[in-house]
Amino acid sequence: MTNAADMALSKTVSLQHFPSDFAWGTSTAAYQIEGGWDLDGKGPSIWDTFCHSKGRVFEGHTGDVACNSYQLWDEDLKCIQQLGLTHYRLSFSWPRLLPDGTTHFVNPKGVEYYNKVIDDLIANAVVPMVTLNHFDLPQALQDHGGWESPEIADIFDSYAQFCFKTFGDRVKFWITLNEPYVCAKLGYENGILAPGLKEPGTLLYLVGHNMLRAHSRAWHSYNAHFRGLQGGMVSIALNSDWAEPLDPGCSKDVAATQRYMDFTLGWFACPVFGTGDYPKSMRFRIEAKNLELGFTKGQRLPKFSEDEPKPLGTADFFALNYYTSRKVKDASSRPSELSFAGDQGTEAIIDPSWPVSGAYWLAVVPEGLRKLLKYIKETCNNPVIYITENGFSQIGPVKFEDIDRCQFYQDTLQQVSKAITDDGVNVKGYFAWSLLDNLEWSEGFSVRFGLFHVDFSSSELKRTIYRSGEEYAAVIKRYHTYTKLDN
Ligand code: GBH
Repeated sequence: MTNAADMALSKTVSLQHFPSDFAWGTSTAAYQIEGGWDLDGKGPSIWDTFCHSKGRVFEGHTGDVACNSYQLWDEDLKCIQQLGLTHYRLSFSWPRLLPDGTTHFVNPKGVEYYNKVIDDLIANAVVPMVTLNHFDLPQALQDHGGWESPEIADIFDSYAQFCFKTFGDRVKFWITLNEPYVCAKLGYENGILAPGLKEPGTLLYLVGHNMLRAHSRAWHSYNAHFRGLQGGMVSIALNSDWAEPLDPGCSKDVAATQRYMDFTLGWFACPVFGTGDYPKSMRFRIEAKNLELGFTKGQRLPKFSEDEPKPLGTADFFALNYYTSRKVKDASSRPSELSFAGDQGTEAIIDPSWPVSGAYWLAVVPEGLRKLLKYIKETCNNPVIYITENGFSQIGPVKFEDIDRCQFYQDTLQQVSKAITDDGVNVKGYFAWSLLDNLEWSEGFSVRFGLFHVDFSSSELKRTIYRSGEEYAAVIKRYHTYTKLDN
């Protein structure tokens, strides 16, 4: 530890306000860090396909090598040790374990890799949290319709059960899917992410629905067949912005803001934590748009069938990914083509007073996190919440003295602490995105979110801690000191 006493972050954050069993983690995702895209029997994922097609990703970057965590896991482990993490969230590459996505063939090398990762974490007293699928669907499944196909729910369930069986003796925190909102909207509405389809106003609802069905199946399987023996928890990671009306005195903006929250968080949170169905405003607006546009080709927003496991109650905790906030303006009377934005009837704006980090969409609004946490407490039945992602990006020349990112973490942790102590929100953990600089999806390696810098220009892919990493380590260390004294 470099001179912990001098670290501003560790001094400023009121650490006694974090519960003594608070989880301090970082998050990563397989495709963004692993590389080894075709090594040792791994099958391709839709992200391999996407990056290998021209013009999809910034300057043709791919995850073929990325941080090479597949071969450099020992280096990642050193980073984890250096931060003193209590928890580490990683994702499994589904096609590394099951090359064609199904359990007909298991890749033993993939099992061996994740066994080593999990065993090393546990040997170092780091609790693993595993996401079963973070965007990288096996290409073989995509070839059969992927998330558009109703069969995907059963196939995902088999994959999940395989993972529970193989790793569940040691893994007690499971996330089925990462950000169904992002996967559906960016993958099928505007095509920025794999599989890169642009079918506005239609496919995203179908895909989101099948993701919820898949998640529900897996949770019910865990509940029925594994929970008794393994005693773990299963959830789904939901991303959401926090939204406020552009003009708080304008009732149309206020209503539009509620719609924004409904179409972002509520789309997935309502079925799982709320009413068991999509938000009323979604049903209402989509129905009204169908009439207005004369859309008659069936349901755009599907119904949950009576004949299969229900989504309601299928999360043992709330896994929240929060990055940013928006001001919202009513746009409900604007004529529109069939689209998600048209259905929503909102316009989302970045307040000019908010600093923007090195990603065009990421306005820095730490107090939005506190408000969102309170909103989740109030609308989702006061769940246990783990903040499974939150972070700050750099672009351009690398700054190792990343003071702005230090400030960001300081302000954010202050807000989390207030949410716990002043608002009584049951936050049990915080996972910084990300352990390492990595492949930021369609932005390639140009956007850096790591607490460790990765030198992508050299084949060693050397990891070097940023100032923000040192400060995060100091926070964790100080926290542990307190618990030791408390005991
Ligand atoms: C997370 O998604 C991902 O889980 C993680 O893999 C990723 O690296 C991390 O964030 C950082 O981006 O183009 O205006 O539609 C974050 C949520 C929401 C961020 C959509 C990008 C694009 C906004 N994402 N957003 S827009």
